[in-house]
Amino acid sequence: MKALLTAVAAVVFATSAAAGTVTLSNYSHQDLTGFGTDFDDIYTLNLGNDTWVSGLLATSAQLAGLPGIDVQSVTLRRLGSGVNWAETVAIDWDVADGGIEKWALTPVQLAAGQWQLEVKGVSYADKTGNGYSASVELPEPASVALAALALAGAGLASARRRKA
Ligand SMILES: [Ca+2]
Repeated sequence: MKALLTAVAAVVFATSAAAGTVTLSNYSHQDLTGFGTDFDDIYTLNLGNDTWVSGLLATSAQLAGLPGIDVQSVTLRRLGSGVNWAETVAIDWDVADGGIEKWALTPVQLAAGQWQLEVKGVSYADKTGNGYSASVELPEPASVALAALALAGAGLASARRRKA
């Protein structure tokens, strides 16, 4: 149970009526293979009204050193339509095994409804504490509910413990 709680706590989700910024992060990604481990994080964003949205994401390490996280795509998606974030600071992972990446979503108007924010990439970190944090700016914060939809690793661990 401890592992599950740790993984869930690593994803910070916010439901806020007071602030126009929603923050999310995941520092639980780790690579135990030495060859890189894929990750695919999905968050749900409920928009009550059509609204302008922008965002910033940066990789970081909670301990000293550069993060070993290669983010490969950041996408907001709803009913087949998708908006891709742009990688504004990139690392050449063939050359370096650590570095800070930055991604940005330039202001875009999104239709009301449930959107999914998907962060995909590869972890090269042999220790925990490497990941990313993102902020999403919304002018109408009262309409927002953000929750982590999928934590595949934590879910599997939980299922195994229930059977045991
Ligand atoms: Ca990248």
